Amino acid sequence: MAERRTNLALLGLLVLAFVTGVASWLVGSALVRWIVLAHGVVGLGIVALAPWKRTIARRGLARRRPGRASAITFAALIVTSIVAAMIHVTGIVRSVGTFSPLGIHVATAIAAIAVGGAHVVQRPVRPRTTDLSRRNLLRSGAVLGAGAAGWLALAGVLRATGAPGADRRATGSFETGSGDPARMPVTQWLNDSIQELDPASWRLHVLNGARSYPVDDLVAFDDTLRATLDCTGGWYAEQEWRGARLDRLLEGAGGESILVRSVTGYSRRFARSEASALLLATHVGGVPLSAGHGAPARLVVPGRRGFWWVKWVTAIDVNGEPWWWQPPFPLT
Ligand code: HEM
Ligand code: HEM
Ligand SMILES: Nc1nc2c(c(=O)[nH]1)N[C@H]1C(S)=C(S)[C@@H](COP(=O)(O)O)O[C@H]1N2
Ligand SMILES: [Mo]
Repeated sequence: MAERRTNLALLGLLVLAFVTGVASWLVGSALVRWIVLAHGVVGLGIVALAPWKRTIARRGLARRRPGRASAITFAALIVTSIVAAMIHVTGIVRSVGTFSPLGIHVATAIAAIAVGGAHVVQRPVRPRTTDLSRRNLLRSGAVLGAGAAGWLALAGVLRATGAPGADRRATGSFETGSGDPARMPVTQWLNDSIQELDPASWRLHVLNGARSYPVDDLVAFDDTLRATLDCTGGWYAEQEWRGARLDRLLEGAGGESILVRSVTGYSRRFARSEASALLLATHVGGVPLSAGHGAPARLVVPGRRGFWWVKWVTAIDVNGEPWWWQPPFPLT
């Protein structure tokens, strides 16, 4: 029955959308372009099924059964999420109050997946072995094909109209303040607040305090690096960063991983072998960091999303844990 197939297809697409969305934040390499593309195709595949789902929802709503409220909440969240994603993609509106359309997209998508779990339990659909028939495989291909056609059409319209969205980076982010740190947004991951640290009394503690550096000592290393800070909130900026490379700060210290900690308790772990690619910056664009951007010192992590770039660093240690021994995303 067609209803069953539509609901199962939506289930598969929702899972894929969620997985590719989260993966687009975790993958730093050139692969991210394909993950973001897959995410768009899958997301627009959901849009393509909307006319069919509308018929199902109408009939379901007329029955007035328990589970109605979660179905309606789910629908509201998914529609909001997809509309916000489309607004982000066009680039015409960059903020709604303090939120970005992309922030709204992700927040409502995460809420939708939670409520959607209830919907799928309350309106169960049992898969059958015949769902794997050749015919249904072709149908699945047609849904993804519709998603891909939608993606191409959208990209074409953005280009033809010269919409700001045509200039998105591979991650989907918009350029904001490259080469001009004063124009670069100040962003927190979750609940950290801007720290006003006194550079005169501040010290960087390395290897459990075995080494301790005042700001001037870090400045003296004079290592420079061009790197792009790409926030998951949907903006990026390329800057010239200056400070001390971690392989120099950690010279002679062996171990599996490097733990970089902020005064706020925010921390991220890296492989010991990555040290030469990481910079503890005191300066950006030739001037000392502002408090908002992490003064006196913040981490620069080329090729990785903003949440790795720890601000207000207080300690750098090396130990035996593997680098992946941490939550995939910071919890504070
Ligand atoms: C885009 C995602 C989805 C949205 C927005 C959505 C929304 C809705 C709404 C508003 C209804 C009518 C409310 C009611 O029955 O009380 C409904 C019914 C239903 N949904 Fe969904 N749903 C989605 C995905 C799914 C998925 C993934 C499944 C299962 C795998 C599913 C299974 C059902 C079933 C079985 C019904 C009842 C249909 C009937 O009684 O005729 N839905 N859905
Ligand atoms: C229920 C799950 C989700 C659905 C249905 C969904 C759907 C969509 C859609 C339709 C777009 C527009 C794509 C385009 O036109 O190119 C989009 C964009 C985007 N989504 Fe999602 N999404 C979901 C979850 C997530 C999650 C969990 C994340 C991140 C953690 C995420 C991150 C993004 C990003 C970064 C973009 C912008 C891509 C770009 O600018 O090309 N999404 N999403
Ligand atoms: N201590 C700390 N460092 C942090 C964060 C935070 O919340 N706390 N946010 C991260 C995120 S999500 C991003 S995008 C960048 C933003 O850097 P900026 O404010 O200098 O633009 O800092 C990262 N470093
Ligand atoms: Mo961020």
